[in-house]
Amino acid sequence: MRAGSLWEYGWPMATSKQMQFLANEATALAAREGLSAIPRWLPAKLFYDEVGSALFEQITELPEYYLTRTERAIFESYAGEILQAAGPSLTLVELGAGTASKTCILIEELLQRQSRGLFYPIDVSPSALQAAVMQLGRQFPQLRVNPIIADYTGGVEALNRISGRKLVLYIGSSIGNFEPDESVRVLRRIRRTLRMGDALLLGADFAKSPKILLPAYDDPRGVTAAFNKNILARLNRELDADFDLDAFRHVALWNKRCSRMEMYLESECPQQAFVPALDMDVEFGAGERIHTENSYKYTMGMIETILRESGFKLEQSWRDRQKWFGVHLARV
Ligand code: AVJ
Repeated sequence: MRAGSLWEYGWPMATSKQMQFLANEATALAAREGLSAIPRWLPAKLFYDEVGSALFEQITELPEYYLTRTERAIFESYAGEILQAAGPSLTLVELGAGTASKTCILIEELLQRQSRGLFYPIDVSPSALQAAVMQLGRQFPQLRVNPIIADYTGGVEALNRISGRKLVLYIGSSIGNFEPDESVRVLRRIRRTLRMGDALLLGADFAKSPKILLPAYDDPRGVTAAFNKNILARLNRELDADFDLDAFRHVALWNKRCSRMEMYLESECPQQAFVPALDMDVEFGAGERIHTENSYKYTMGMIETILRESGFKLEQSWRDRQKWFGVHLARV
């Protein structure tokens, strides 16, 4: 990794003590509102610290979690068509890149069409970005990788500063964590950073039978349960809280009316936790739940609607044979 490149868009690097403090402040801010609300909730972005990002990587390799391998298969079948449709001389940008493990398929195709490439992976997790930089650097010597540590807000901000014709990747059904109205706002903000000729590639999971969906969010090995519980483990680590992880149960439900998977942590008994950094006592009755995630599952109509409402024109879609997952190319 090029020294300093991780910090290209940031402030001068803080000491690790200061970094810890900054991280904890952000975590405290993110947790405060939902822990004081009834019903209780926590924002899904809190999943992705170093432990959570690693657990998510494990989820993507589970046989039950069809999303990642299905989207990868779509890229493997259609990378040529996708890049052809996106246009010549592209700079790739990926929002919520994580370790960018599927993106290498598109990069490989890109580098067959142009001798050099530029890739900006954007993610909140420095450890995931570091893995991406290492892997891609090894695999593609003609590729320049400029990682950006940022959440969606900061990431969209960074899009404005990238010159050249952009293909913005917003894949992996990350959009699914947003409420429909929020997702329109997010897409609209992305659209405003695009210039003529730029494009968005949106990967989104399709609505399907709960027989397929439920095991994808509640695997028998308990990796998803561990991923879900890590949100409380993180509050214990960063905010010095004392949540008893064994006293919460992972719950995944299909909400057909809202077309979304929902994840909860359900208190198995009456209990209380103290969060020193928030100076807050949190009480739970037996069976009381903390809502930790929504993952929206789309119909083609929903995709058309959110893209239209955010000012995009849907140009082309690719899907797998079973219609489990879709990848959509859109322009301003
Ligand atoms: C990364 C938001 C796409 O919703 O499927 C995986 C996160 N949650 N298992 C998803 C997740 C439970 C994932 N996204």
